[in-house]
Amino acid sequence: MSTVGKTITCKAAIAWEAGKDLSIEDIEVAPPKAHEVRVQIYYTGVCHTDAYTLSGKDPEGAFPVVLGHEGAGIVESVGEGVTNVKPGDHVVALYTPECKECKFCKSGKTNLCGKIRATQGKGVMPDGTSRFRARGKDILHFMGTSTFSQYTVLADISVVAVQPDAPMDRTCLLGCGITTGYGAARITANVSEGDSVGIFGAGCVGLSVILGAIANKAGRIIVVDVNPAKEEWARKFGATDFINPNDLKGQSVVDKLIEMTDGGCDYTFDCTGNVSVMRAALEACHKGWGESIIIGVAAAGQEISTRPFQLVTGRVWKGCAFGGVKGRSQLPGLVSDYMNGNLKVDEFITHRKTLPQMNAAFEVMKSGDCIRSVVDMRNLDA
Ligand code: NAD
Ligand code: AHE
Ligand code: ZN
Repeated sequence: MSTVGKTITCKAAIAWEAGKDLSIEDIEVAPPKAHEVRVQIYYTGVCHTDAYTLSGKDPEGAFPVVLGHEGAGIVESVGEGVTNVKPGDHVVALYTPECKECKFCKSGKTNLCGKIRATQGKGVMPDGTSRFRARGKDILHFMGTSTFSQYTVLADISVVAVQPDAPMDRTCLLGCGITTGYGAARITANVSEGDSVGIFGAGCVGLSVILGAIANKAGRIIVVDVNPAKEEWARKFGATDFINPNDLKGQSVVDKLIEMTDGGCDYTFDCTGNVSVMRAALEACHKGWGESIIIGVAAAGQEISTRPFQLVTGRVWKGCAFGGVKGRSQLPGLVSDYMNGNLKVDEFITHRKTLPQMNAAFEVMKSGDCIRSVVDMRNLDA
């Protein structure tokens, strides 16, 4: 029986309150309105930003909400006026949409799209309402994606169709972590051949910065992590050097990097979210031209600081969301790169979970041995 135009009742992991476990329960998902798309989510990754929002520390976080922003699935139905995807298309959810019409999209200078950012930040669809209801209450959307529900509704500009033969348990990870690091190296920094690169933090994001740096033919790729187990990960992904700041016997990590690179790195990346690390990453850049890219999401209320002299003497501090990647224009290319064997994805998956095991996926993220969990949203085994 067709579900088109009808409310679908399915399972979702709902965050009712900050700091509490998600609750796996029934949710009603209304049909898509004009310029909206309803997607059956097959697989979702779990990102630290989901955990950050669940902790209640995100200034934009509001509850009750369906979290999740690293999802892949199949279009179930589309609202009036949708032309970019159709039922049956295999898609990846885009928390950074691309309308191709707004000042941001037309600037050619950024991947940030302004069209629906205000409503997305408030947890509602562009018309100001929610498509989710549970226990008789409206439930908020998250990052325009809400991939922790078996069905979700997104703005059409927040969805991109990808080749149908690409496995969705892998393409979901291109919805955030891998694309973010890879794009940060290739697009935001635009690392050049032979450049020295310092990467702080070897999680999913830092490891994908390594891949982007290699694709752009970087020279030395130095990874810094306080977890000694990350040395093996970093080297497996192609890092040339690894530093554990705790092994430096009094020397600062900044001085170590400056010593190793004859004056400092051409590019550094913060992939930790720690503001002290962000400062070290900037100060480990080469005088005159070194650029440091902030990717990590810092805890609420945290601020970055450095001596202005660091910038006066030519270092550049910048940052990016989703690696500077324009989702609708560029994500299908990354999927092809993966399918052609030119971009690692499988290697990031350390854990697999079912929807009822969603809280366990959050738990394992706290351990040092999780790079990414992929949650099978159709599997209801506890
Ligand atoms: P992760 O926790 O898996 O990896 C972080 C790594 O940093 C870990 O290996 C940890 O050991 C290391 N680390 C922690 N403190 C350190 C220190 N003082 N010095 C050196 N290393 C240290 O996280 P992830 O999934 O790779 O994400 C990294 C950050 O990026 C998070 O803050 C996440 O929220 C953020 N993020 C941002 C975007 C974006 O678009 N800007 C997208 C995805 C994730
Ligand atoms: N809402 C938070 C900031 C969280 C944040 O920085 N989100 C990143 C994506 S992290 C993905 O894992 C992002 O896209 N930022 C750009 C944007 O427009 O949200 C806050 O501090 O208010
Ligand atoms: Zn994320």
